[in-house]
Formats: sequence, structure tokens, C-alpha cells
Amino acid sequence: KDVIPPLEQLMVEKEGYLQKAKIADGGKKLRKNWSTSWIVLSSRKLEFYKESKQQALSNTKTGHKPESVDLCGAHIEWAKEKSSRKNVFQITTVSGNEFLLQSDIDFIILDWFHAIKNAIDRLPKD
Ligand code: I3P
Repeated sequence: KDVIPPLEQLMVEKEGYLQKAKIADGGKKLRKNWSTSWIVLSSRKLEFYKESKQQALSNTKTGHKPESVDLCGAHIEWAKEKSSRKNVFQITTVSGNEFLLQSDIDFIILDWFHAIKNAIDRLPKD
């Protein structure tokens, strides 16, 4: 019998591990706390999983949901001044959530920056 994957999985554009810190929620500043996150980019959203991909997949089956970020109207910019780390960019959502993403490996962070920027630029602004 064929297994039909959920539509979201068919639209995945990029996935991988990055360092992530959420620094604001609904405009309210949060204490910065870096952690490794499994990140999945599809056409209009980013999903952050706290766990490994394997763990994330099995958790999805049990109804556990990742943090989901709506890219419609979102902003992305390099954020050198927001961290002592290298290769940091920030995503700001319409709802006022702010995330920093980081990798020590230059080409990895560049690929992610351009993939997310392209996704945002293709979407309607509101
Ligand atoms: C923070 C922690 C972060 C650091 C942040 C510190 O301390 O060391 O790693 O951010 O710097 O405040 P704590 O764990 O006590 O909250 P970077 O690694 O991005 O520099 P910041 O306050 O200058 O953002």
C-alpha cells in the first residue's frame, strides 16, 4: 500500500541543523538562550524542532508540534551587532517574534540566508 506523505513534506525546500535563539515573542524581549534546532523551510513557513530529525519525525506522529514561523511579511537581515558569534542573522515576523540563527560554517549560513530570503520575497507581504 502506498504511503502518502503530508503535503508539507512535499513542499520542503531546505532542512538542516542551525543554532537558534528566540529573542522576542510578540514584541516582548526574551533572555537569549542558544540551542541546536532542526529547521525545516517550506514555501511559507519555517519550523523549529528542538530535537533531532529522527526524534522530530516520531514526535510528529504523536501529535507533538514544532514551533512554526509564518514567513508572510517577515524580515530577514544580518545581525552582527546582536551577538558575539559570527554568521548571525535575524528573522522578525509580523507578530513580533524575533529569532537569531547561526552557524560557524560560512557556506551553510549563506545558503540558509538566501533560501529564507527567497521564500520571503516570493510571498505576499500581507
Ligand atoms: C548570555 C549567553 C549568550 C550571549 C548573551 C549572554 O548569557 O552567554 O550566549 O549571547 O550575550 O547574555 P546568559 O546565558 O547568562 O543569559 P551570544 O552568544 O550571542 O553573544 P548578549 O547579552 O550580549 O546577547
